[in-house]
Amino acid sequence: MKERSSRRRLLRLGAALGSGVLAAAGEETKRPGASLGPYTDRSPFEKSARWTRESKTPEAGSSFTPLQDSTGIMTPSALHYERHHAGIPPIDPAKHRLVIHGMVERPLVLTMADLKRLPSVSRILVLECGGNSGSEWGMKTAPDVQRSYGMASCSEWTGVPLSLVLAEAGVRPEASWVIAEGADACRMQRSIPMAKALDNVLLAYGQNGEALRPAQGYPLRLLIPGWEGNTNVKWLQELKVTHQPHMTRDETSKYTDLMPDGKARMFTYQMEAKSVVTFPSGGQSLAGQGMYELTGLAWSGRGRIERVEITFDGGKSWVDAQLQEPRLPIAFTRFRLPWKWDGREAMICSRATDESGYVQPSREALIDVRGRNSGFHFNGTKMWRVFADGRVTNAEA
Ligand SMILES: Nc1nc2c(c(=O)[nH]1)N[C@H]1C(S)=C(S)[C@@H](COP(=O)(O)O)O[C@H]1N2
Ligand SMILES: [Mo]
Repeated sequence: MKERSSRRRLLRLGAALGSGVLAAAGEETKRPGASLGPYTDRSPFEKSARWTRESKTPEAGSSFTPLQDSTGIMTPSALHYERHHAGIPPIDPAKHRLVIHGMVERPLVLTMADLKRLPSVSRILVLECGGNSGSEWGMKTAPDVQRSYGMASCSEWTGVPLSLVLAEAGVRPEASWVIAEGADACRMQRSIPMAKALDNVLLAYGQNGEALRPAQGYPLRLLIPGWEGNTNVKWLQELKVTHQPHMTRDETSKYTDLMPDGKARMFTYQMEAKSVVTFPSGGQSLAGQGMYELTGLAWSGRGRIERVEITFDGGKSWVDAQLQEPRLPIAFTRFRLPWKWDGREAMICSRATDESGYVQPSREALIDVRGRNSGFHFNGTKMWRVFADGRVTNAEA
C-alpha cells in the first residue's frame, strides 16, 4: 500500500476525477456498436503509417516502418517496410511455379500446393534493407527514427527449409552457389553461397499468421536469416544451382561498400548489430520533466542481443537497459529504461552488443573506418538531443 502511494506521487499523471467524467464518456457508447466483420482494421483513431520515399518512378520506391510508434518486437504486416525495384507483381498463387534447375540431379517444378505439403518451419526474424540508415553516412542525417532506421521490420515467417527442397533436387557435388530470381518486371536476381542455402534459409509463404502480403513477395519469397534485405528475393520463381555467382546488378553496382581507398567490398551479406532509441526520438517532444520510459529496438544478423547500454550525456557515461524477453536470435529485441528527466538538455543514445561479443560502433568510428562513399550497411549508433523545452531532434541538427 505504501509503495503504491509513493509511485502515484512519482508519476503525477492524469486529471482529477470529477463528477460527469464517467457519464460523458458513457453517452457515445451506450448505443450498440459496430457489428462483426470478416477482416478487421485498426481503430480509426490510430494514424501511425509508413512513410514513403519519393523516387523517380513510383514502382521503384521504399516505405519505412514507423518505429517511433512501435510496441513490443513484432511489426504488423500492414506496417512492414517495403522495398521494390519494379513494383508489386499481381501473382495468382494457383499459377505460380518455383523452378529448381542447373547443377542438380532432378530438376523440379513446384506449385504452391506442392510446397505446402512439405514440412514447414516458423521463425520470428528481423528483415533489414542493406540501405537502411544510408542517410547516416552523409552530413545531413534524417530527422526521425522512421526515416533513418525504418527499413527494418520484424515478422514471424513460415515456410519450407530451402535445404529440404535442394536435397529433393539433388545438388551436384561441384555446385557452390544458388541464383535466386524473382517474378517481378526487373527479374531481380541474387547469388547465394551454397553453405548458406543449406544452412537456415526459408522458402516463405506465411507472415504473421497469414499469407505473405503482396508487397512482401506473395505468394513466395526467400527469407535468409541475418542477411541484407536485398538477398531475400520476393515473388520467387527460379533457383538455379551453379558453380559461381552471377555478378548481378544488385551485387555489383548496388549493395557494395565503396571504401576510402577506392576498392569496393562485395557480398557483405550479414547485417551487424544495431540499435536505436525509439522514445525519445527525433520529432517527438516531452510534455515536461518527470518520469518517462525510454525504449527502443536492438537486433543483430549474427544472433541474440546480449546487452544494450544507454547514455544520457552524449557518451560520457553508460547504463544498462532492461532487455525484454524473449530475446530471439536475429529478431528485434525491445529494451527499456525508466528515466527521470530533470528538464535539462540531454544527449541520448543506445549501443548494442550481440552474443558474438560484437559491439555496435559509434557513427564517428564507423565513418573513420569506412569513409563516406558508401550508401549501404550503416549500423552506427544514433544520438538524439533533448532540448530544455522538450523538443527532440537528431544530434547533428
Ligand atoms: N524480386 C524482388 N525481390 C526483392 C526486391 C525486389 O525489388 N524484387 N527488393 C529487395 C530489397 S532491396 C529488400 S530490402 C527486400 C525488402 O523486402 P520487403 O519489401 O518485404 O520489406 O526485398 C528484396 N527482394
Ligand atoms: Mo534493400
